[in-house]
Amino acid sequence: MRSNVFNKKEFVSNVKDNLKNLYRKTLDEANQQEIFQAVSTTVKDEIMDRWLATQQTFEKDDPKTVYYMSMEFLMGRALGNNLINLCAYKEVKEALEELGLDLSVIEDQEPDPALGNGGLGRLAACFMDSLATLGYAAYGCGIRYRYGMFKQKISDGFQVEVPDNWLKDGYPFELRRPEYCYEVRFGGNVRPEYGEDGSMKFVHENYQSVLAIPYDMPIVGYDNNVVDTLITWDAQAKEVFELDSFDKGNYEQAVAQENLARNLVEVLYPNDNHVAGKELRLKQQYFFVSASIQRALARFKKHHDDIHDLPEKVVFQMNDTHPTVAVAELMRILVDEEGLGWDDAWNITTHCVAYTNHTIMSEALEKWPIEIFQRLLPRVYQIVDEINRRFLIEIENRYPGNEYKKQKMAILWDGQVKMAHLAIAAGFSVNGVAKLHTEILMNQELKDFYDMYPQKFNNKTNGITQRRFLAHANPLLADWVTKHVGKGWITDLSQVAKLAPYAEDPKEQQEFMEIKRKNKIRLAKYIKEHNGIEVNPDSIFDVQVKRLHEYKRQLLNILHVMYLYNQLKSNPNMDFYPRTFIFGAKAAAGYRNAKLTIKLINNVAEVINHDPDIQGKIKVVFIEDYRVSNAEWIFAAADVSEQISTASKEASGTGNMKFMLNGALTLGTMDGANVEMYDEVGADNIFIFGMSAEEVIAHEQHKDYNPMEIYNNDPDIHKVLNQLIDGTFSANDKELFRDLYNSLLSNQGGKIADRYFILADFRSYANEQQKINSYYRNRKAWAKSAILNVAHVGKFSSDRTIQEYVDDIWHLDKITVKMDRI
Ligand code: 7GP
Repeated sequence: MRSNVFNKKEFVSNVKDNLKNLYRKTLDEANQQEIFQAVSTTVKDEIMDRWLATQQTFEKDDPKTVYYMSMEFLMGRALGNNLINLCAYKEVKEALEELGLDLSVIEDQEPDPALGNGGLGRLAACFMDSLATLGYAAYGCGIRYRYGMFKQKISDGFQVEVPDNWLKDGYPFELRRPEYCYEVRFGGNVRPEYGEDGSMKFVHENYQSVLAIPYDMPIVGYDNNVVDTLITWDAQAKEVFELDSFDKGNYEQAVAQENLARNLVEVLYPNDNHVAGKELRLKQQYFFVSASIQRALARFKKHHDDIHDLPEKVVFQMNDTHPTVAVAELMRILVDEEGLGWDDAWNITTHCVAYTNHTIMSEALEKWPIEIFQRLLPRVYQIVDEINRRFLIEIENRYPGNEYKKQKMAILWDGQVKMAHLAIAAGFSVNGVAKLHTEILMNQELKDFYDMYPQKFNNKTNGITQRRFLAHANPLLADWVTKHVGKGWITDLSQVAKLAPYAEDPKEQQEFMEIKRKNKIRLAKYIKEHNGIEVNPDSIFDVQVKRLHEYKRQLLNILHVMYLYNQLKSNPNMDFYPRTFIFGAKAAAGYRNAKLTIKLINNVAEVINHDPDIQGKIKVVFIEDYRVSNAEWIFAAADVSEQISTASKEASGTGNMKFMLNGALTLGTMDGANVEMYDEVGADNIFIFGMSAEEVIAHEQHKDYNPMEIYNNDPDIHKVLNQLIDGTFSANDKELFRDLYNSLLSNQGGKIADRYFILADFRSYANEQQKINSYYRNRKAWAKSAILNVAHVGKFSSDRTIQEYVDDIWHLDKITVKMDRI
């Protein structure tokens, strides 16, 4: 493995040693989990040398460092990815084969570290991979949740949430670093204290504290010896940790601390694009933010005496508003602990923090009741109050007498702390995650802020890592790409453009389709094993996998399946290419319509899959527990990628890019990054339908959309909707899906009927689906389009995204790590 010269013999002997040392077992005696642990320990040992060397380079070069602050890191499994990035995957696979072991079975033993919900968390993971691969000094900062994203079981068609005890067997790719622990304080009160010289400072007292203990995970760069670090913070009771000071008198205090510590990191909130607004969540935010800033400042101070230089060496990127309390925490430390004046501290802070917005969904906007905020973080609140006071003066100076502006833009308003306003007031950069999304931020959602600070706003279109989502996920296609364009694409995805000439070549088309077929067989096996459903690898694999959310419109997809079913029933000989509709989605535990949609999909599957009339032409599959590891197989096997959000609602999407990378054709709205994919791949190789963002926004403003009209005038739609309440898909239970029916046709509890324009877009969706049906029959045309999708995916690498963040926002120095020893 050293410097790509992999020594199989040494590897095998290390695995055996590790089995012996960890379990006192031989290879024959060990089970797969133990072998996974031993193999991972062996790989980690390799990583350690590079990790050390990277740290030494940091010490020597003192490069500017980004701290990527995120409540979520949806890492997915590490073993396979680390082997890919160490350029040792094939060798290790062979070495294990010689021992009679199957690497993919061993990989399967690893729990998915699922410290994230969906897009936002997975983006953070892709960014870490790109940062290390491009050779930048970066720390991801997050929380080591004891329980990550819940595991999803489907029982009688309903989602059941099962706790994700991912640490149960011990996680080999983390390193506990108790020597870098920090104290974090909650509650209590603040009192001014006057010095003899008349000076005054604030003293925080009667607080509860916990210790933040970092666990470092290595982030291995591709073939460059760079290993960056993801810090996940665990919480421990201080009294228990510092055993010396633990005496009987402190017992109660110790128990209270233990409770606080345990609760803090117990579980990831399972909401995507939605806030829960719970006090514990704010505690989690402050906990990891405070610890991370303390660690960043401690690192800075090792090399620097003057805190004014902080912006030259440190940048904090806030992944949405979740870590925005960083603004006030940094101010607090600079003012209270470093003794700076307000203006000085503000100047430093506002040159160190930057903010990324990931959604325009209003239910995701974080607003904390002042009461909670102040009680939990009394000193931090004082600082927010002062930031707000000064910000209002700035607005007054800019727009004299305009009270309306102040109301709309204030950080503290209506008894609430508005986190996005704080992030924008303090951040030197505010970015959206796709061109359209950033435009909507500037022209609608954040218009007032854009008018005031146009220079802060910029776009950074999302990207994904081709190392995980092609090299690891789809080895057959990866080899095919390499055969044609060389290996360069692994670190420079734009090189896939050289595939374009092959798109017309019948032999290449055939090879490409053969690879796709093999991946479909792989997925079909998985589906058979996990769902017991037989699917036909020669059918079109039409896939929608993502979190379940009304705006993502899984409901549109399944209603269309119902419609097709009706068509086929009444006209069995109609032109119809066999289709497998594949869904995968977790619903937030408390999201009723989302959970009901899962039940609907499963019930529709049950009816259609068993109806002999349609002769297996339609199959519907709901893949249980959609997560990073099975996603890799799903992307590889897809023909059609469903990206059908209501235009303007999906900030970017990243799944869309993973499908494109694997040669699926997109069926989508002009939303998020779909718009840019359309620009790259061209109108002939993508299926676009539905209203534009502008049209949607106009309807929302004029409140002139009436789904009932469509229901009354389109008999097919009428029939499908009635089937929601006539028992067709619910064993005669007419009430089961009534809420879904109602959500489409009547205004309820403040929610307007069909607020995501499903009926409005239905016809144009169905038409585009019909085009797909015909296009797929033309194998050559399809293969050509699929190859062109791969050829035009270059822009959507997270390497490109990260380089833009570096050039426009972070201004990091590139590092080179030399491994003299190797
Ligand atoms: C998601 C967006 O919904 C998705 O469109 C985007 O690709 C992704 O972020 C990465 O930028 N947002 C979330 O996952 C989310 O929870 C609320 O946003 C803060």
